[in-house]
Amino acid sequence: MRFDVVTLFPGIFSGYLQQSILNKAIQRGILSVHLHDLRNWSHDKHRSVDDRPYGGGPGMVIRVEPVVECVEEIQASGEEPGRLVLLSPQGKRLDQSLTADLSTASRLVLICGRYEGFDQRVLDILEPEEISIGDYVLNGGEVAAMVIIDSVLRLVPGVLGDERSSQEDSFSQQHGMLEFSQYTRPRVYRGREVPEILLTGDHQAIARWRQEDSYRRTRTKRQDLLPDPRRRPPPPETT
Ligand code: 6GU
Repeated sequence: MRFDVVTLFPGIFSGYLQQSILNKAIQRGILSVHLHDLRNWSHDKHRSVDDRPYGGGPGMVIRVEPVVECVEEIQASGEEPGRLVLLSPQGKRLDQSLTADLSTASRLVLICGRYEGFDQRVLDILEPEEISIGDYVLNGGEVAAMVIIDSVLRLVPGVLGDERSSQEDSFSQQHGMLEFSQYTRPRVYRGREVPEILLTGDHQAIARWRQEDSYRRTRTKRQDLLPDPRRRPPPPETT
């Protein structure tokens, strides 16, 4: 999978991209991330890409020409234009199903905003999908772009060591519930014991316990995720 990121701060991404899962995916050729410094598409010698808003008001607005020309050049390079995403607090809210949908693309072009936003004509001309990572305001789209890369990449085959780990993630199970509790050694710590059933080797019983635990946790921590709007529990299913 190929990501192209349009940003004024390409340096923000370097530490994150060296993280082991991403680095391995890059080494294996499953992932490539191309960073594009928007200033390279500036029209002036000061490399500026923003200007004061028509109509007045505080802050600066990112100009239309650098963004449109940068994105057109990126989309014309490579095998396919890819899916164009603009990170913005006004966008559709990211959740696990949108993440799964994005992970089916082989190329994503992510545009990170800054300051007060883009000239409206960027949106009118490029018609990107606008995506937000939640109802709060960030200084820029860079952190949101990393969230998208991180969450999408977990779902790309071959990125995680074991494909089952992303299927068992919170929100990814059949009912979109939280992941069950996990334990490792020691078996007892400060008097707290690992649930007996996990030590039995009875895979069916363990699967049932985990499904129930998932449900219990979701009801306690995130009732809003339960399928029944009246909050009545569906009977735990056994496989
Ligand atoms: Cl994608 N960008 C900015 N600037 N703020 C946000 C956001 C994105 N998602 C939530 N808040």
